[in-house]
Order: sequence, then structure tokens, then C-alpha cells
Amino acid sequence: MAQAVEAIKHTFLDTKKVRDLQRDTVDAVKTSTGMTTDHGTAVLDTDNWLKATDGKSGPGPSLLEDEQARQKIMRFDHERIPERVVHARGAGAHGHFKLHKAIPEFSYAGVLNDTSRTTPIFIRFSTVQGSRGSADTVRDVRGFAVKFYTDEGNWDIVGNNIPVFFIQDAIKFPDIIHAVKPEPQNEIPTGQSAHPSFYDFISLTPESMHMLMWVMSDRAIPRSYRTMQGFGVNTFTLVNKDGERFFVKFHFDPELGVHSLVWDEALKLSGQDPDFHRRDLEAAIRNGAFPRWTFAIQVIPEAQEHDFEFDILDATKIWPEELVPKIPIGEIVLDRMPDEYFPETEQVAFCTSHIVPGVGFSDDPLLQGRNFSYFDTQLSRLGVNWQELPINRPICPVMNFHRDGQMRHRITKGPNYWPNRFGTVPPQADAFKTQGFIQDYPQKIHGVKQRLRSIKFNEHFNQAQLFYNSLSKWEKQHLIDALSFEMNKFDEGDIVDKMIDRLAQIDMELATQVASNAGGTAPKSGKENHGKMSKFLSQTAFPPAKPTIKSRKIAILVGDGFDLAAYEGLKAALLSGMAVIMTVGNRKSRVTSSSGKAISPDLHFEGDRSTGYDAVVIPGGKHVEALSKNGRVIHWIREAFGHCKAIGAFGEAVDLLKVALPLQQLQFAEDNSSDAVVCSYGVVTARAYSFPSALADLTIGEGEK
Ligand code: HDE
Repeated sequence: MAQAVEAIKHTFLDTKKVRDLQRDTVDAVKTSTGMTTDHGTAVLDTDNWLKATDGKSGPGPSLLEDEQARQKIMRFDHERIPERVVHARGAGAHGHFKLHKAIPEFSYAGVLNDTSRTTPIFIRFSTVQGSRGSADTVRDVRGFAVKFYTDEGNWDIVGNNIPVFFIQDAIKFPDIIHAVKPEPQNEIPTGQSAHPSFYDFISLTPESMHMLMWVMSDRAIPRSYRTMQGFGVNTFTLVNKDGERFFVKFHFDPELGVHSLVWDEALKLSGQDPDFHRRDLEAAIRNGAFPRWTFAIQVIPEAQEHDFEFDILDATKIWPEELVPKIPIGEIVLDRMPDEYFPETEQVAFCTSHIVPGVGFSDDPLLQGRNFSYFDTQLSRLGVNWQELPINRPICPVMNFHRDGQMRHRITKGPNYWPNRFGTVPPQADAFKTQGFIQDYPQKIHGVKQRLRSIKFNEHFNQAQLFYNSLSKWEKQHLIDALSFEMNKFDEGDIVDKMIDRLAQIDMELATQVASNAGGTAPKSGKENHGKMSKFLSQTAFPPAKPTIKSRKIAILVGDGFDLAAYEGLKAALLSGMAVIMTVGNRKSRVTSSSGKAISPDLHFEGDRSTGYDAVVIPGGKHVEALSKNGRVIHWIREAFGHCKAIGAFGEAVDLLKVALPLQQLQFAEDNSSDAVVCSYGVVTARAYSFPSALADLTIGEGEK
């Protein structure tokens, strides 16, 4: 599918990491001085394998001696590396972090104190369950992994778009992942949790119920990576210059608000455009609508660790914002796409254990295990020297006596051991005099070695109830529909009934409805729902900072006879709002307007669908007559309406809406304007000048989907 043609001119920030990567970037077009072998010798013919021939009867066998041919084939044979064991499918982008509010009271980290710095970042978004080639819009958790290239070393926040996790102790990770990944006997299903192993496991693992509520909510079918919150999930610590320690959780809140697809859209998009999310990210960045998130922290002083009814080190729990408010401290912006997917997005490697001085770990047992696992997995994926790869290397000096191993890049002069007589590094004692060094916090520990969890870890349902109670009516219905959809995919009645029992621990109405839909036994009793709610859990709590069509993808439908002036006015208005515009015509070759002037659409109706857009607009003109009789166009409009999208119609195009939609229920506004923006929850009139804001209000409002 083509990208937006009308790109707004923009530039990315020239950060230290951008310059660092330039060292290893070649431009295959500009620097081409002719092809060479990998060892640098010029080659003349890379299309014909060297053959034995008698010069008369044509070529005979291909010769093994042909180094060029062997090299070409052999390099190709070894192009693949193991995909990530989870989060295999992902999309990345470069950007930067700006700190707006220094926090010396919590941490001495340079990156959290120096507001004059621009810290380069790389983010990789991902799905969890599917393989590298799976679809983007499946129901799944999304990875939200951020690498900060700070002046004090790389800091990775390897987060998700859901603030809690399925399990409390890292030792259970292989079990939950085996259960959710495709079944071992037939490798089914791809990119879905809708299968018996997953439900078998979670029905026997009550700690996963809170996360299940989030995964069955609309959070797991985001509209875009740009409209997701990011959460560090685990509890980390911050240490200030006085040696005081604070527990901390990290948050990223999108400027555009939190938005999701509707399930029908997500299902269709999986086939129509499996790359929907990565295409969307690229289109926004290339069009200058840079995705932005506020970076915020929640902080609990060490002395208050035990003041909560839940354990603040339990990754299956949030810290409700009513109890621990978020403190916004900065923003992250994505402004540059990778030049090449493999060396950047595929080879980027995150480690929760990569922190910077002033940031520390907690005893969160999920985090402790993660700190082992990420480094370990990079060894099998990328090899021991993975930190030297361009995308992974820090922008600050690296100096130590780690040596050798496969694919070592650096050449280090001097000794390879410490201590040495050359004094090649500052004496270790100095490290503790300055705050630019990692210091081990002198945490007191005591006790006996045992395999156990904290007592508060045993409560699993209060926050699952809190989340469910906090959803709007329509979000609750979506959650019930999602569970019913998933549990429709298997016949094991014992698993269904066990799940119903678990759901009854959250809410009886929820359990009863799912039981009825999924053919389970209606629950007789459950845990009483405490009825508490939080203001910060429903997606409706996260509208955009202000209504906007910025980066929203909008289709303009045209056929022969469209009104050129209306079309151009519309396009200009939408572009000035920084929307991403595609003109979709009855054919891709030239379509003639009523004035006789022709345009070339970007796409045609038959080759595209409304699902790829946030809104559809139709200028007036004679084309309406033919469009009203075109089944595909009617389907475009009805489908967009069904998916709660704004549809703008101008002049004669309002008649097209009347043919396609049940407009008798939708009253036009009183000023008798001949233009309308409609969607399933309202109609507003809109003349071209006010059209973008009308569209923004309806598109972004999300309403009662
Ligand atoms: Fe991960 N996770 N994870 N995870 N995770 C990986 O590391 C692991 C967990 C997350 O774009 C792997 O480099 C364990 C929570 C993201 O490259 C692996 C546990 C959260 C990514 C791994 C968890 C995440 C990964 C596979 C339980 C949200 C993709 C490839 C203790 C806070 C990073 C890799 C990217 C990837 C282990 C749980 C997020 C195997 C053992 C909780 C975003 O190391």
C-alpha cells in the first residue's frame, strides 16, 4: 500500500546516536563504485555462475571454484538468525528524550537531572505470541521497549502496554509462554491466545486473572503503537545523592490519547494489512507527525514499602494512581525510521539489567529473573559481543577487560587484566566518590533461603475487580465479547468451567454472561465484588491532549465527475491539520473532475478497504450518482460507519450517505448545512473551514463503540 503522498516537510533531531550510527551506514546508491565481493575485489558479472564449456555446445556444469557465486549463495544461506523467543514481531524507531523536571530529590541519575540534555532513544514495539511473520493487529500484549543512550551508559526500560503481568515469579515464565505459544503438536494458533493450553494454564494460575482482564480489554487491540500507554511494569528503585532509596514505576502516556480498534476491524486487518501497525508508525514519522509520550514516574519512599494492602513488588498489581499519583517529568518523541530493519530493529537487544547510576533494582521476583533472562537470550540470538553492534553500543566511552568471543569488533591496545602496572583505568576506590558510577545500594537483607512468595502475593482478585469495575459500559461488553470469542475456540468443557469459576471471583455478571456465550456452567457463587473503581484505568480516561486529526489516516473517495474545488479545499484543510491523506478513486489511473481537470488517485476502491483509515470523506460533485450505485463504495461507507468512524460528506455526497446509511435516525444539525460529518454516535454539520475539527471531535471521541 502506498504511503501518504503529501508529506509535510520535516527533519529529525541530529542526536549523538544518529551521528554514532553514521559511522557504520553506507548509502548503497550514492556511494556505489561498482559491486565487489565481501573481501572487496571488484566483480563484473554477478548473474552467471562460472561454467565449464567447450565453447561450442553451450555451458556445461557449474564450477565449484567460482568464489563469487559460492560467496553469494553462502551469504544468503546464512541470512537468518533465531527470532526472539517472545516478542518476535516488532517495529522500531529512533527518537529522543527531553527531561522537563529534574528529580534530584529521588535520584542522582544524570538523565533524570540535566534538563539541558537531549538523550537519544530507540524504541521497539512488538506483539508477544506470534512469530516474526505474524499479523500486527492480533489480540495480544504489546511490547514497549525503550533504550535510552545516556551519557552514563545505556538504560533500557523494557515495558509493555499493559501495566501488570500474568505471573509473579520469573520461574513461571517458560510455563506461561509455552502455554500461550502455539500448541506443541501442530503449531496452532498463530498470534492468538484463543486455544486450550492457554486457558488450561491460566485457569490453574489465579495470579494471571488481573492481567487477563487487561488482555481481553480493548488495550490488547490498539489502534496504533502511537496510541498506547507504555508501562515499565516491574518495580525499580531510584537513589538520591543522600543515599535515600525510593521504589519507582515508569509510565509513558501518549499525546494522542489511548485508542483501540474494534475487534471486527482487528480481525479484518490481520488479513487485509498484516503490517498495519508498522506501516502506521512509518507513515506518521515520515509525514512529520512525530509520536510523543509524556514520561512519568510513580514513587514510593522506601519506608512506606509495607503501607499498602498489596505488595508493591508484585508485578500482577498496579499502584493505583489515587494512592500514588503519577509525576510527569519529561517526554519522548520518535522522529526517525531505521535505515535498515535487520541491523537496527532486529538486532537491537534490550536488557532490564541495563540501568544507569541513580537507578536500581528492587526485589520484585519477576524483575530479578528478567535481569538474568534478557542478557542470556541475546547470547543465543546475537552472540557474546552483541553489545558492540552499532544499534546497541553506548554513546559514552566503554572500557573494561572483557575480551574476545565470536565477532569481536573492537581492537583494544594495552593490557587485558586488572590490576595492571599501567594504571589504565581509574582506581576502583574512586568509583565510590563520584555519583557517575553504579553504586550498590547497601540494602539490608536477612533470613533463610526458601522457595516462597510474600504473603500479600496470595491475593489475586481485588485489582482484577478494580480494573473491571473501572471500565465503561461498552468496554465491559467488549471484554465479555473477547472472552466469549476466545473460549469459543475450544471444546474442553472442564477448562471452560474452571475459567467461569475464576471469572466469578471477579464479577458474577461477567462470569454468567461468558458462561452463557461459551457454553459453560453458570456460576452459582463467587467472590463478592468490592465495587471500588479507579479513575485511571478505562481508556476513556486518556483522550488526546486536545482533539486533533494530526497523523490520523483519512481516505478521500472520488470518482469521475467529482468537484475539484471541494476536493482541493478538503485536502488542504486536512493536510494543514497534519492528517495522513490518501485519495481513493474508482481507478488508479486518471480520474476526471467536473471541471475537466484530472487527478491520479493513490489507490482504488476495490484494492483497499475502509478498515485502514480513521475517517472517510467524500467531496460533492456528479460522481455521487455512480458512487451511489457502486457496491464497493456503499460497503466502504457502511463498514466505516459500523466501525464508528467519522464520515464526512460534502454537497451532493450527503445523498450518498443517505443511500448507504440508516440516516433517518441521525438528524442533521439545524443550520441546514449541506455538509455533514456523521458517525454512529452523532452528526455534525461542517463547512470546509471547520471540517478538521468536526472530524477530530468525532474521530477521536471514540464514543460508545
Ligand atoms: Fe520479557 N523477554 N520477559 N517481559 N520482554 C523478552 O528478551 C522475560 C516480561 C518484554 O523488543 C526476551 O530480547 C522473562 C514483562 C519486551 O527486543 C526474553 C519474563 C515485560 C520484550 C524475555 C518476562 C516484558 C521482551 C525475548 C518474566 C513487560 C521485547 C527476546 C520474568 C514489562 C524486547 C529478548 C525487544 C523480550 C524474558 C516478562 C517485556 C526471553 C523471563 C513483565 C517488550 O529474555
